[in-house]
Amino acid sequence: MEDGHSESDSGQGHSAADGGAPFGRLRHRKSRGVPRAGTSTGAVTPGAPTITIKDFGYGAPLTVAPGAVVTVTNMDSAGHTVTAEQGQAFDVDVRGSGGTATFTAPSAPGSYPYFCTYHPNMRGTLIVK
Ligand SMILES: [Cu+2]
Repeated sequence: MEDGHSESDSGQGHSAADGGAPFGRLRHRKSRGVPRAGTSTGAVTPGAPTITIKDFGYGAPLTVAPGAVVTVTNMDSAGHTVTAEQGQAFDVDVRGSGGTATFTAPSAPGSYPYFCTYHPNMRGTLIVK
């Protein structure tokens, strides 16, 4: 028979440090009082992702969240489209002189080049992430 090997520490192998901050409570409080005013006139929502077409250009690449609703405003007098180059991810026609349209961004993250079907030299990029 074995005469009592000393298993002194069995069961309590914790090395102190129990008072640390527990992880798993990373809660970002992002809500800074979103106004819920009932003044929805169908206008562009403040802070909503927007592509503004001007002088036959789409401007800088726009980064949006997956599935975000993107508003397109066309300040030119000519009509334009926002048409995804591949996969028919989106395709909207936006009439000129301040016309607007909306489309839903793809749900898959990635870079989505688009163009105007009327003016194929017009090119832009939508980034979903
Ligand atoms: Cu165009």
